Amino acid sequence: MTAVGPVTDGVVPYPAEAAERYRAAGYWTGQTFPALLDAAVADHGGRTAVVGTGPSGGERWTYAELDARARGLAAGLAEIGVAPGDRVVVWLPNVPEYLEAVFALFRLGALPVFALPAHRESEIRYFAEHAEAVAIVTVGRHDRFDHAAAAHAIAAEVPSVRHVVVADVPGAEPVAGWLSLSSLRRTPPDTLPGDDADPSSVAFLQLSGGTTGLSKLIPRTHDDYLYSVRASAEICGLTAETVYLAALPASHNFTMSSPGLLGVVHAGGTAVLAPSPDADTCFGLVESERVTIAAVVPPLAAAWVQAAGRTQRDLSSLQVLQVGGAKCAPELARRIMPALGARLQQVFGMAEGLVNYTRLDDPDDVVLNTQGRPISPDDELRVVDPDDPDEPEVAPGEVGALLTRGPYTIRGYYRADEHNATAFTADGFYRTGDLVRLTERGDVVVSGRVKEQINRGGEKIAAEEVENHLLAHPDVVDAAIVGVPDDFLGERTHAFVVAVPDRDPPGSAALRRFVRERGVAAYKVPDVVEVVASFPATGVGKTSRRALRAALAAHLREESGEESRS
Ligand code: AMP
Ligand code: DBH
Repeated sequence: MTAVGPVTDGVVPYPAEAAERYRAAGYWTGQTFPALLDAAVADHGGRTAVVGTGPSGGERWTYAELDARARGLAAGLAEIGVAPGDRVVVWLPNVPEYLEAVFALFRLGALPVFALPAHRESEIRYFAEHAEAVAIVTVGRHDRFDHAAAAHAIAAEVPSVRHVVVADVPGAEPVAGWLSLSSLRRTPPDTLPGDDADPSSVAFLQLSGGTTGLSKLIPRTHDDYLYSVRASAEICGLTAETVYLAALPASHNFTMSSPGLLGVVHAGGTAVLAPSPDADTCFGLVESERVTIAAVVPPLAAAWVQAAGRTQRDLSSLQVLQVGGAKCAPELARRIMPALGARLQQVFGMAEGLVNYTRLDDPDDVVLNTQGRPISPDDELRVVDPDDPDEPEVAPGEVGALLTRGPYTIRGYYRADEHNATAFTADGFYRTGDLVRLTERGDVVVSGRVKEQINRGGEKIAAEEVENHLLAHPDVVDAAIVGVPDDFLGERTHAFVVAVPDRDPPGSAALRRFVRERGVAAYKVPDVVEVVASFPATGVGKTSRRALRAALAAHLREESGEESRS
């Protein structure tokens, strides 16, 4: 077979000096994704790796079975021409075939591009185009949406995409233009090209929430990512007895690696894929599978806390509830342990790298009021003055913008030279866009954001991306979207639009429908659209989007203040 063709174009490598240091420190061990699965098969081959519901119903696979499926599918994918180094968009909900497909791609040395099930045509088309993907792996109808048909339409438009592979019911009638995943399963071969992948090469492309326009693609190497996975598994106490519930989408970086599904594979535990994050579904799985740890975003934690009061389910196996993706308010944090009988672990992470955890043996005060501390002793955190172009560090304990560099934080987004020039400092620190302060113990407290992003209950929305969708409407001349505080979601979205003069302006519902029909993830559709005559002046000089959004947010706050006073 051909050797793995590492993807290097458009990737900013770690400097040789840093790579050397991370190896010498024992962080980068040379382990690859295929080797991760090899180790699980060798040590835990007969143990249950994955439990879930796929297109054909309930599945329960051991590590040996998962590996055989992944190898067999890798052989089938190779047969249709998927080659080492090729990119493949993985657009799957939480079905067991997710792990089969992802490990098949790793075995092949092909690079998964991790899309979310909530993504729609506009996002998937962009990922496929930007990564020049050769295939899309998806499901048929799911969540009242025909993924396979959408993927097929994208394949017709994006020249690089040659195949749409659909996880289906084996033996079902194939649909024209799609390949059924089950039809690609072959006898598992002994060796596959990914087996000798270069550990310092890029293993997959993860997604960022995005700030300027569409999500950026994040190139993660075997070495850097697996270091974060192994260290996370240790911090979170995973063992072969662990039963991890994936309530959030499997492709979310939190679910995948903090310690997530891959941490479970490292430990030889069991991953339970929840088809839906709601309390009924998840509590049922906690009871039936004796789940020990689960990961959720704050609004979901709040919903689970509520539901715990009236559930008949036995949740006594649950030891740890991880909450991350958005700030967990201390009031919510305090209710978690009593309601669920599980230890809270706060997780502040990012797909670009840096992940912080409160430790399981931290005092309650730290667990309730901070977002924890970094994984690695070599994670470098700088808290700087965001308003000073020289970015001096603020005084200890003061709030500032967080910059970070370390053994699992990228040095640049994929094929994004222009954006990289501002997203990273000259000496390789990633500008997270988060406002934080560090406690005396070195724990991080997140207090806000300087980036042009709205965090809607853990789902990240780039203001500019949604504004561009609104601007595509023929009756809209300008659009700005801001985050509004929301008790449940943390933030919801409020769009302001300036309509073409002398015409009947479109209504809020029509504009929301317009955005949705452009094929974007539902969470990006503005919660409210307000048509205004003009935007407030943002001061002298060039109009700054940031100043404009700040002025609009202030205007909204004033209005709601007035309402509450009246
Ligand atoms: P992304 O870069 O799209 O992976 O999103 C990562 C971002 O999510 C971080 O930079 C934060 O803005 C936000 N985030 C993640 N976890 C937390 C948390 N526990 N508290 C506050 N913000 C968080
Ligand atoms: O929000 C995130 O991106 C996130 C949250 C928790 C993350 O990437 C992670 C843990 O690894």
